[in-house]
Amino acid sequence: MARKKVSIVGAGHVGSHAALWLALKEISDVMLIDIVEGMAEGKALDIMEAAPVEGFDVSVRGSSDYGDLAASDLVIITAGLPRKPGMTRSDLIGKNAAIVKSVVEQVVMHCPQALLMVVTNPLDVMVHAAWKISGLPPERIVGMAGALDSARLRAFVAMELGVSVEDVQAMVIGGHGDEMVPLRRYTTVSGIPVERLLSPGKVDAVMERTKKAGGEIVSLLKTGSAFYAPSACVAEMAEAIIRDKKRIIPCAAYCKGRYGLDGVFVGVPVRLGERGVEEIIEIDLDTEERKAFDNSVAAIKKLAAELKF
Ligand code: TXD
Repeated sequence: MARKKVSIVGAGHVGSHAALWLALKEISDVMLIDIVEGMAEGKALDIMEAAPVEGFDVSVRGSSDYGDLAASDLVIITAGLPRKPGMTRSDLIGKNAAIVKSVVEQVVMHCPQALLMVVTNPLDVMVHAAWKISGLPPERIVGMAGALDSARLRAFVAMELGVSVEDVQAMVIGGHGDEMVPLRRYTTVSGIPVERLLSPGKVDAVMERTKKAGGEIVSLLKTGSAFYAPSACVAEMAEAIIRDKKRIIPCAAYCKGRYGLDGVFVGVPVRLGERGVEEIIEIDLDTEERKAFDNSVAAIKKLAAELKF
């Protein structure tokens, strides 16, 4: 069987590391595309030169020609500016919207059959914009953020308890912004609710750290934002799609009628497979969780209004 093709537009920190994870795990062939002449080619070649050492047999190529998107099964958009210290994700909206627009137009032209994963910030609004521009059915477009926010929460719980991350499950829903909603009731360690293992104060602290985890890294790095964990999550979602794994992962998905919403992309648990968002899973939210989720949706809508799509 021919290998699937995943294209990544934006060969910066997140894009190039996602290419590396995909290659290491032999998930698909990879096409890296960037507007900076030579950059994607250089990084792709560098990854191919690691192949003999790590023993992966997929092909990773780079290009600055959008025509090389042809025949992609999945296109991942990581093109756009990252945050610098003092910036919120929302500050990126104008420049990144223009970049996402130009990229989506190329995707539609060269591989209209591909599924689309958006990574560029401000995430939820960029997915919505990409969907509008692409004209794709909403289940074929998804945003990566909840996977990352949940991974961060899992890492913090494991660090706090001194247990294996393998045993920690967590769920962060809502938008990928300060109003994200880490769900303590759905955070468990081998099935044990985290609230049974950590004091209420510690649980609060872990949830708060999760909400600010992106900013914590931005202020340490000073020149850009996180990329190791984000790219690992991109690869996790790409694997779910390419290998039709039917993983349940929180993703920015189009909610119309679901969660009582009227047509907005927001982070919710999704069954992810070869058809994209195969199902949106509605979990029970208590009054406080629902309030926080509604607040997060309101923040996305406010930001989306700036784009007027
Ligand atoms: O959880 C999440 N969704 C995120 C999102 C986690 C981490 C990073 N997140 C966002 O991804 C971040 O806020 C940015 O908006 C994007 C990309 O972050 P990255 O850290 O990879 O930024 P870089 O290293 O600056 O890379 C961006 C690349 C760079 O090489 C540009 O030349 C390229 O994008 N770029 C383009 N490529 C192709 N086509 C066009 N038009 C283009 N414009 C810029």
